[in-house]
Amino acid sequence: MTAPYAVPGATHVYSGKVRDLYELDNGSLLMVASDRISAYDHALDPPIPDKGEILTRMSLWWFDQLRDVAPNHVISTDVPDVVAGRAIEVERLDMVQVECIARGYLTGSGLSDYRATGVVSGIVLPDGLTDGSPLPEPIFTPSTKAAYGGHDEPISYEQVAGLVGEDLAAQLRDLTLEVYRRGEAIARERGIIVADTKIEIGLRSDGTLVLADELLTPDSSRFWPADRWEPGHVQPSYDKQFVRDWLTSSESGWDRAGDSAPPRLPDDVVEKTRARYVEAYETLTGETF
Ligand code: Q0Q
Repeated sequence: MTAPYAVPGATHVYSGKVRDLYELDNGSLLMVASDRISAYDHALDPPIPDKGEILTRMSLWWFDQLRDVAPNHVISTDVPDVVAGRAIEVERLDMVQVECIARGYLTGSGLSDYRATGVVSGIVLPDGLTDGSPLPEPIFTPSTKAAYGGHDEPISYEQVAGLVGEDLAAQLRDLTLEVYRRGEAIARERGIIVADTKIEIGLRSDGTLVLADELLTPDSSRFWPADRWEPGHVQPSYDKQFVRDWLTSSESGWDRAGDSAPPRLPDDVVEKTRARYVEAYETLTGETF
């Protein structure tokens, strides 16, 4: 994949829909958050101004909030000017090849699996749950790491143990659930429901588990405004609702079920979406962006 842009002293390694990874000359990595936004599995245009910086600051805040739970991969925020504010120099880790997901609420693919079988990632759930229902307790619902553009596939805890061994599987589960519990509680106090989250865990050579990637952002988690939470239908997204509403409106002319790329977002949708990222950051951290 071609580099989105050159970064002095860094070699492009990987690009996802909204983030890019570079290797620095000193051997560590540079994790860069772009302003790109994705919805319905499409990277959209135009970028949302400051989104990369806002979510980078949010990850840094969460790494600090959860520093007693586990170490993290942050080395420095002293990064090249071209990515100032939206990149972090990070420790190179041996990344666990499992998407570590915790859910406190039932929605999305978990709801689909529940409706089909009553089971999510091998865990039997009680009857009578609906879209947005809180779960009796948070559950670990790991998935495989899909290739770029593919979809992660849910796997059971037993399958994770088969992949990485029982001891590491138990550590991954326990760490993922603890990060989720702590993050959900902190966010809920501030009026934001974190319905679920995906964390990336890496290993140091001594076997230490380290929190990597981004942490508890609206890109790695479902953020719902707590004051609009109402089980029984799709919950409004804290950050992406303006985008979703416009894309699925007659005004956009886009057919979500078709093959065409989504149209360019109008300026007012971009501005309102930026404001939601700023609001999420300021509400969580108490800091002014
Ligand atoms: C690593 N990624 C994800 C990614 C593009 C993140 C490899 N500390 C690390 C990290 C991290 N974070 C990774 N590898 C070794 N050590 C993370 C997919 C891709 C931007 C950010 N891939």
